[in-house]
Parts: sequence; structure tokens; C-alpha cells
Amino acid sequence: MQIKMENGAVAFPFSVKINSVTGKMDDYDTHIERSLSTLVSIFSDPDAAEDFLEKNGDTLAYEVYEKNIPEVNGEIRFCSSITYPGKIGNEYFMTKGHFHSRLDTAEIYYCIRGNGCILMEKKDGNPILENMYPGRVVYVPGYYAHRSINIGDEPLISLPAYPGDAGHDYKSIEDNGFRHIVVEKNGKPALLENPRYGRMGK
Ligand code: PAN
Ligand code: ZN
Repeated sequence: MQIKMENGAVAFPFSVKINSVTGKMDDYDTHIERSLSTLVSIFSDPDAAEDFLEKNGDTLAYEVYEKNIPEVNGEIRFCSSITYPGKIGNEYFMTKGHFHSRLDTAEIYYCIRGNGCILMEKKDGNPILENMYPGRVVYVPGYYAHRSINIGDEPLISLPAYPGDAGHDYKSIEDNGFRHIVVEKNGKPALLENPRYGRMGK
């Protein structure tokens, strides 16, 4: 049976397969590809990102496959999120990251493949880094900005799921960045203060 939502959107039962090696979702509705050249300003050293592009050419940094599930209270939106391995200087490839527009909405990430972490930061307070590896579930409470970071050498594939009406607010991260960055130090990931915090957009 189809359920008509208040705003006219229709939700109906379905199932999809996410390939556990590539992360590709069958029968997806939307496919977002983020190439490195569009992400230069998210890194703490954008000049190093420009150098990387000059030397290596452009590359896909992350992609998302999703179903068009109504963006309304009561539904659950989910996707396949694939972040590729790589580094700009010592800083790992990562997603842009965002707050939810409805700040109080939470999210879970179920890790399917790879090795990484989710960086979580409230507008104030300490950063939280949770590990991602196959079978691991990370809970992102409301009010936390969050991003996926690939610290391994294979694609980091996860299934994020979040309330239909969460929405995505990218602007404050685009303008200010996260207060912390995750970089490789002595062969291991380390959490450091972001030297460009507060002026990422400049
Ligand atoms: C995820 C993210 C996905 C891509 O589905 O949207 O990993 O990251 P960006 O949205 O930061 O580009 C999620 O957290 N949704 O709410
Ligand atoms: Zn989210």
C-alpha cells in the first residue's frame, strides 16, 4: 500500500542491494560524485590540494548513491556513501561534512567496507572521533556536525541513515570548517587543531 505524506510525497515499500565491494546501489535515484577539484577548500592546506591536482590530475574523492525517500518526518532516508583513499599532504580524503538543518536530528552510519572514522563536532565542546570498519555502527547524535574520513587504502563504504526531515546545512562548515582535522602522523591518524578554522571560505 502506498502512503501519501502530508506534502504529497509518496512512500512505498522497497528494497535495494548495495554492492559490498564497490558500494554501488542498484536502482538508485540519485548519484552524487565529488571530485577532488571541487573540494580543494575543505582541506587545511588548499595549496597542497592544487599541487596534487597539477601532478596527478583530477580524481573522484567520494560519491553517494541514494533513493528519493520523502524528506518528511517519519520517513528514514539512507544512502551508500563511498569515500576513496588518498591524502592531501598528510590530511586524509573525506566528505564535506555538515550539520543537519534540523539540528536535533541524529544519524547512524553502518560501515560495510574499509577503514576510517567519523569526526563529530558540536558548535562548542570537544571533537569526537569514532572508528569505522566493517560491521561497526557509529551513532551521530543531534547537534553534531559530521564527516567521513578514509584512513585506509581501500574505499570506505558505509550506509548512513537519518530522519527524512533532517535536511543538510553545509554552509557553516564551508565557511568555518571543522575545528579539528585528521592527519597521518608517524603512520597513524592523529587529531589536530585546524589551522584554517573560521576562515575556510577565504
Ligand atoms: C551522509 C552524507 C554522505 C556525504 O549521507 O551526506 O556521507 O557526505 P556530505 O553530505 O558531507 O557530502 C549524511 O551524513 N547524511 O545526513
Ligand atoms: Zn548527516
